[in-house]
Amino acid sequence: MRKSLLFGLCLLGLLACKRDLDPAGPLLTDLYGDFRVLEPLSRSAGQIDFSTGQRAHFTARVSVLSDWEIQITGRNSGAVKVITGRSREIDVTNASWGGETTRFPTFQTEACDVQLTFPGRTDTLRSSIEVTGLRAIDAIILDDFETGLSTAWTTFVQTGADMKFLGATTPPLAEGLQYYRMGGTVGWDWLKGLLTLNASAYNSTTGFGLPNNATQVHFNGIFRQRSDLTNGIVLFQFREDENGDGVFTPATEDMWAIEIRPGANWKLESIRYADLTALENGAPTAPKGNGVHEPQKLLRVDVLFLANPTSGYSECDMDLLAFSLNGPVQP
Ligand SMILES: [Ca+2]
Ligand SMILES: [Ca+2]
Ligand SMILES: [Ca+2]
Repeated sequence: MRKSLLFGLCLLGLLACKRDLDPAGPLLTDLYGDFRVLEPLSRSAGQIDFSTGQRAHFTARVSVLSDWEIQITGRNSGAVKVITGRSREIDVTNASWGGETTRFPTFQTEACDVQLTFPGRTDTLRSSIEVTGLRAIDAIILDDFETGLSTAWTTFVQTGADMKFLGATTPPLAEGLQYYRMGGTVGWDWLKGLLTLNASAYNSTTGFGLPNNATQVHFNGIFRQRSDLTNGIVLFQFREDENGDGVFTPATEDMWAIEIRPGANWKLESIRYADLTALENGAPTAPKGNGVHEPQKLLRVDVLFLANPTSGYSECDMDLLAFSLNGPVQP
């Protein structure tokens, strides 16, 4: 009995020693101190105009090192932005917001509720902030579908049943107030419909004004599929005019592609131009041109809506088709 007590005391002494000798270890106050809110949740301003590039930030202070989560919820849109961290101080360095969305839809000009919680604790701190101007999305936007389909596109829709190639406003929304819906039943072909955007029709600029660094360029879109369906495929094709004659020659020039198979919830997909592959019937194949990714030579973008002809009705929604530089688009 005495022996084990002695051993226990020694062990405690060793642990204490070790703790004192380890300057990188946690502070005792962080491990054993009482959790208290020292400063309530506050915001840098009651109103924020993101259109001018302003950012908002939130502040609070607690007594011990804590995991925390700030959730900003748009009262009208239901948009949600989540900021998480682990600290005693919440401030401009770890709780800044430029108007981006974590869970779609995007924010509108609206009042937002702000809530600060600490996982594993019951404390909930509340504040609010009003968005008076929307963030400008930094990207070459091919279409945000806010006025339906831009007239720069040319369209082909198969003859079939329940064909839907149209702008839609029914919630759930993604970016803004309108997205684009593609749907239909075509029993004899995978292809339900096709949208084509030529650089000449878009902005009359070679390669949509993209730089030649394919690792810098990202292609983005937000997608979902009707929740009771899984058969829809959205295929993007990117045709390069390598010799600059204004024409795409399939036998000798590169066509890159990516297939999106959307899930039931809106999700941002983003891929580097350098990571696009040549596809044949959905499988990677050797590119037909020089094999070099050359966004500055991009001649046109095609959106093909596909589904197995034996699988019946298919329906997918998309929004915010855009090229961004140096990273995914931040809606
Ligand atoms: Ca939109
Ligand atoms: Ca050519
Ligand atoms: Ca090429």
